Amino acid sequence: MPPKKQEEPERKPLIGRIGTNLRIGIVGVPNVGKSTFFNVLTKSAAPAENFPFCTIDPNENKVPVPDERFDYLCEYHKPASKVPAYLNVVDIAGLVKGAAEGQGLGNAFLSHINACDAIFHLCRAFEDPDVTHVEGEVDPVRDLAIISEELRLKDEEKLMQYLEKLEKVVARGGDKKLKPEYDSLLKIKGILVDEKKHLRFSDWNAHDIEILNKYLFLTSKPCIYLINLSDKDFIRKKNKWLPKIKEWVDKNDPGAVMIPFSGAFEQALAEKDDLERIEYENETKCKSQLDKIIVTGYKALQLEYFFTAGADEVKAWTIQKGTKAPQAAGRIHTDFEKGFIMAEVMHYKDFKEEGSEAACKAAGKYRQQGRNYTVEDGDIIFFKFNAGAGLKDAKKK
Ligand SMILES: Nc1nc2c(ncn2[C@@H]2O[C@H](COP(=O)(O)OP(=O)(O)OP(=O)(O)O)[C@@H](O)[C@H]2O)c(=O)[nH]1
Ligand SMILES: [Mg+2]
Repeated sequence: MPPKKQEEPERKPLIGRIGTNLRIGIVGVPNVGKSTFFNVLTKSAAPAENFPFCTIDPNENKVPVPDERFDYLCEYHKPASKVPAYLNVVDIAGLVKGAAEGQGLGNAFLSHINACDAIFHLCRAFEDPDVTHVEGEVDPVRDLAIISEELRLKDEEKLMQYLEKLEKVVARGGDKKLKPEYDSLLKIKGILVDEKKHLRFSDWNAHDIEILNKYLFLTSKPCIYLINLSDKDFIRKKNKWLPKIKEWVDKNDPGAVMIPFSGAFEQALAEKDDLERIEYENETKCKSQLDKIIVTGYKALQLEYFFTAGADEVKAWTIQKGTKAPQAAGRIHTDFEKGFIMAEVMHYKDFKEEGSEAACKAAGKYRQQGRNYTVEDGDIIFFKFNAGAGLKDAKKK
């Protein structure tokens, strides 16, 4: 049976770098628990001490993306090798007011953010007289505003440099091809400079997105707000700053996700064994927020994955949203893309419901898809490709 042709809905291009090896950076003012959070999230041992600018060079590590579908496939196949998807996380130095003008090694630190594709904006809402705060009092709303403004200012500086150069060319009636780019940059200026807003949420058309992706502004990167509470406040689900932070996010970054958590609580959990952990979670009626943070971070990078699953390996293959079947095959091997014939696809949900590949086939839920098929998150795929000599199976047995 030849692969079926499918009508594809038009997709808006994504804002951000193209690639599957994307990174999310932890950003915030100094000494608010970024490295502590990084360590507990990625099981690392980066220095996290009670003084500002403890972190200078970025620390990077990866953390498996928790997924019950992956766990189910592993349970089902009992494979020799299990490879989940990973989120790459970077712990960045603290930013201070004036960073955009070079304060506190600001420019170097901002360039570390530039190398990331999304941001965990971590702010401190825990009181602890022993932990110094660079601004004196604990005030997460002030801190959010400081970081947010530094990022915006850095973008403004970059944008104005480009605009100035382009302006001269366009004014001279120079290269006509540059006019649409100039117009998009003016639109970007309207949001960034006139409205003083970040660029991530706005009514961009496909061409604007092309330009945003050419310049990769800091404030067009997806941002997730992580609010670091004391363990006491996290457990009682109350903190005086939360309503004010929510109000700030809704006003300044409407649409952004905000996740309250507690570095201290997570650290306490991490030091327990499995049984103690469950006991502690039951006793406090609170769960670790790390899984939620990882999954939200991964999604913010606009990444997803398909599975290959068999007796020797269950593996999650990271792709960008909207990837077509041949390019998805190319993640496994370039030959798979070059000689792509078809993708045999089961949706995870169907596989689980039917209980086996054979049952999926019998129910007509094992589908042969062609080059135009857009891979869906969680698809279980078996690629067929032509490696010159003939039909070869790409499935790992
Ligand atoms: N009470 C409390 N203290 C914390 C928490 N997280 C971190 N700390 C303490 O705060 C201090 C700074 O922690 P770091 O994780 O190094 O902070 P940072 O944001 O990485 O700091 P810089 O790299 O200097 O910007 C350390 O003494 C930590 O033990 C927390 O959730 N609760
Ligand atoms: Mg640090």
